[in-house]
Amino acid sequence: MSALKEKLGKKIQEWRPRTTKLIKEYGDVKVSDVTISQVIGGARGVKSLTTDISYLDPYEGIRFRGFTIPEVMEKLPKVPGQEMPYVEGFFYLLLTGDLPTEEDAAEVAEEFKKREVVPDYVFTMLKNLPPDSHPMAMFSAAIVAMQRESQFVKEYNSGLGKMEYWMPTFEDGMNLLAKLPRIASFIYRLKYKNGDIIKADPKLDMGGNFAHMMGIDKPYDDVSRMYFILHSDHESGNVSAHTGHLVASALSDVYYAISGMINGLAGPLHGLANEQVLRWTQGVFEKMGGKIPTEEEMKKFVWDTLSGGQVIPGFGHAVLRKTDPRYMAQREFCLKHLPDDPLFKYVDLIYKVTPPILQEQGKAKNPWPNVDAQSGVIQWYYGLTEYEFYTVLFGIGRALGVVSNIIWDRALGYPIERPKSITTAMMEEIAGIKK
Ligand code: CMX
Repeated sequence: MSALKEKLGKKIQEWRPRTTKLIKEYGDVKVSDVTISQVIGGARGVKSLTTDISYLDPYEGIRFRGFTIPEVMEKLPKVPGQEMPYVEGFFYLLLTGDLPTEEDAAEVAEEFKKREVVPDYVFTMLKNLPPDSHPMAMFSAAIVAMQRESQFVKEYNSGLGKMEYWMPTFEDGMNLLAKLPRIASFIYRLKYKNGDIIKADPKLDMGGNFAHMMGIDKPYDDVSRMYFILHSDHESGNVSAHTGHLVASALSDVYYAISGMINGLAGPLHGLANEQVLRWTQGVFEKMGGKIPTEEEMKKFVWDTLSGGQVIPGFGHAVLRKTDPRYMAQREFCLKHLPDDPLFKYVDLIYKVTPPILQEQGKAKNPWPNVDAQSGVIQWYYGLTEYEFYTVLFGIGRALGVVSNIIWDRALGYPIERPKSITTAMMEEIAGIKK
């Protein structure tokens, strides 16, 4: 058994009595009331999910296992000679709640390496998809195609006890996470680089190997590490995390759940916003004949988009009520590595003009930028200009958090998810509307 699995097993044993006690002794204690606008409005703000992997405060932003983004970047062991931490060490933190040592991170990296070979039939299937398939559809299809590999399904079918569900789920999660960089870079090279595939380098960590297989030079390895970490988790109510949890709650295996997660992430109101930001900014760029707009011109573009009934991609959030710290982390990276890049200056101009306009318009509850407003700029700068691919990068990162959640869901025996629906007529009656 790997050291990580052994450690996780101990953590799970220690944790289980806390959940049992809450259900048995305090199960009737009220957590939240629900209003009609919340029932119609996508359950916004209803406290009806639980996760210990991360917590999102509306004003502070995300904490992963209690650590802010700057703390994570500072405290996690770094890849030797690099600015950014091991993604593998970060996964150790998400899963166990403890900061890894350098050896712990290296051990997880070794575990991933043992599992990174992707079955050939996945590549054959990807090659046979229509060439104009969206990379997110290709990514999702590749993941669900591997469902036949599930260890959980095999053990479940041979009568595995409920307390042990987490163990083959852990194996499936590790097997899948190890393969995602390989699959994603294959899709990229197949679609945009004439199928000129670059083989994995067994010496490299996850971020380093991904940059290598994408065919992009340093410091893209650090960019990848930063991306995967920043996009990993945002508590469990967002569409991708919630979809992953929901699908897995039916005891569907990790392959089904993560493919579902990717499908939710592919919506323009969620992960696809990073593609939309670039599409939108490039559109403005073209209209300006390649010149950076003045503040006044930029304001007009923002108003025109709003008047056309569209949202400003990369702005607003269902929970956050301030600038997303994931946006700030990427902005700091830009200020350090690409301060004079025209696209960065341009995105900075959008950052300056958009919040007051959204405030003036008075609809969006949060006028500030989210993670997606800044992420495409960095990719573009390092040569990844095919913005259709950006959400795949988000997907690799998000899988780290969702897999961690699913393993713990199984460990703590969370049941199948099944909220109750009511009809419009019932709500009218509750509201006292006379017919
Ligand atoms: N531009 C224009 N209008 C916006 C807006 C934006 N960026 N953000 C919110 N609004 C509008 C909503 O469309 C809604 O309008 P209607 O009342 O006409 O339906 C109104 O303001 C109230 O919405 P809200 O309560 O502030 O926001 P929601 O919780 O409903 O939605 C989100 C949150 C992120 C979907 C929304 O802010 C949005 O569409 N943003 C742009 C897309 C985006 O950047 N998504 C990525 C989010 C991060 C991620 O998941 O990756």
